Amino acid sequence: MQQRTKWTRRAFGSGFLAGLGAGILASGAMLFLNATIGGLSLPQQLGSELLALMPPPAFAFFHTLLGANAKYFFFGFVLIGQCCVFALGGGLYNRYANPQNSPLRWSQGLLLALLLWLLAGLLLLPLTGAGVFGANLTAGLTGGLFSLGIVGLVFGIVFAFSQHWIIATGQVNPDSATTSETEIEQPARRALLKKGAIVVGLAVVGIGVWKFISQGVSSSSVPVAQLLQTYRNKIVPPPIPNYGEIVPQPLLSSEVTPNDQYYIVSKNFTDPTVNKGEWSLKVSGQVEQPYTLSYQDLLTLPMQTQYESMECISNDVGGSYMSNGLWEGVRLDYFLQKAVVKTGATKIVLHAYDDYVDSIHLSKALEPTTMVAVRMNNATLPDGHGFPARVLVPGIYGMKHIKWLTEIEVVNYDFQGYWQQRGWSDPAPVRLTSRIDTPLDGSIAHVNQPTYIAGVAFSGNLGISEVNVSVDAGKTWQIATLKRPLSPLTWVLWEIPWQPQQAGDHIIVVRAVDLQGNVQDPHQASTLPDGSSGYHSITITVS
Ligand SMILES: Nc1nc2c(c(=O)[nH]1)N[C@H]1C(S)=C(S)[C@@H](COP(=O)(O)O)O[C@H]1N2
Ligand SMILES: [Mo]
Repeated sequence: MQQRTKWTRRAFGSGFLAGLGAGILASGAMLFLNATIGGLSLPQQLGSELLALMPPPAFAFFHTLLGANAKYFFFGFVLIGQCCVFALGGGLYNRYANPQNSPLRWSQGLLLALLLWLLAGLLLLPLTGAGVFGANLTAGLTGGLFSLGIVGLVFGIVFAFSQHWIIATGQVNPDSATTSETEIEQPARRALLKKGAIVVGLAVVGIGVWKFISQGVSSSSVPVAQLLQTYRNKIVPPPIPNYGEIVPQPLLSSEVTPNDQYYIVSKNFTDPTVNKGEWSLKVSGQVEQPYTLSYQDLLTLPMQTQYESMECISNDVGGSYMSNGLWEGVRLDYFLQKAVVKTGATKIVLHAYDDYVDSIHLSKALEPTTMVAVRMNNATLPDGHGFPARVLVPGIYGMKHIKWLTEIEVVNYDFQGYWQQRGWSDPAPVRLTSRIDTPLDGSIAHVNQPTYIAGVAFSGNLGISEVNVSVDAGKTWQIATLKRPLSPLTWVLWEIPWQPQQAGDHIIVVRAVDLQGNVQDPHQASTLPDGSSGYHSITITVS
């Protein structure tokens, strides 16, 4: 009896180890297929589903802790989970199908792979709403069957091979009668668990400390009470913009962001590369004449160009997820007119190649500046920014600027998109914001030496009428010079000369006013659910 439990434990152990090794390789194969041929990636699919199920307070906690990196941590976490499932599958299989822990036949490895393949395709994927073998995803049913099939083959073969190898090296061999093995095994496993827990704990603490330090340095925030003393929420009539020359500063954002410096945000771990020959754009839903266009068709349509800045809704005050570009594309209204929208339609749902989805109101879709862009800064839209086509919706956050667009669907109900299902704002108007680019927070200036304070201000599509800068933590304010913007939809570069008179620490604060006279809100809000608010401030040591 004693001998039997020992064997089965060994059978579980060697199966678990073999499953773990094979699982890591198979997961690698999965990621490789996903990156190269758009194969199905379970961690991404399950990860986004788990994120959706996560209660909003938990989501908000991870989002504040990890910021925009949250998706990578979460993805890594699910990936490790997947390897554990492979390992557990291996352990249980060996424990019950091969309790004597003899070398497995190849067919047995493949049988286990088949079981896991069916589990993923018929149970896990349908549960996430992706359909049988991910039939509802962009990869489609054949894509899902095929890519998971290859992953299964890799797993099955490596699993059988590793199990042989583990037995051959005698580590968990029933014949190597090291008497105290059972006694050793338990504490060893416990020690392993303990080490694992320590690693995870350290990682969490490390991230927390790093977050604390980086925020401690970058946000020397001024108490709101102090800011409110000089605050009116609306200026009537709105100020007349103080346009003028801006003296170039090395650290000031370039007015148009070059494509290779334009911020990139997506939900994906690996972004798609779309083949323009296979791509098509569908116009569907509540329309009289649904139709489909090829990339070639799209390029022949009437184009317009416009400068527009974009900002991510997860951009912190003073953050870098904000850029400006020159876009060329077709009015969204053009597609809707051609398809003839039925009466009763209220929203446009925008579908993407990476299974991202969001919606905008019909009235927003009909605005003359809402468009489907194919070019960015005089170049073909780069892959990372949504090649072959992306949506631009001035006035609302980047979230609604759908990249890798595949379908424009007209609906007559209140659709909620990918991020809205996770608690983010649906109308998502850009909140008035301003940022100090130069000098850098924590840098040093010198008494009586002239320098410049400069940065950007952005309101979405409401323009900027005034930027105020304070060098005394919000007690007194000066009016900055504005560079006349390239369009009503872009950020505005601002600048002010500064010649510090006194040594010591100086807190510099900035705030903006839009063309309607609305003043930037000094109350601090974090990004979830409506985008951040508050004033950007930095500390400069004058010596
Ligand atoms: N298909 C797709 N479109 C998307 C996203 C995405 O994950 N998938 N992310 C959105 C978000 S949150 C932002 S802020 C912008 C960023 O666009 P950019 O990377 O071109 O700056 O794309 C939006 N469009
Ligand atoms: Mo975003």
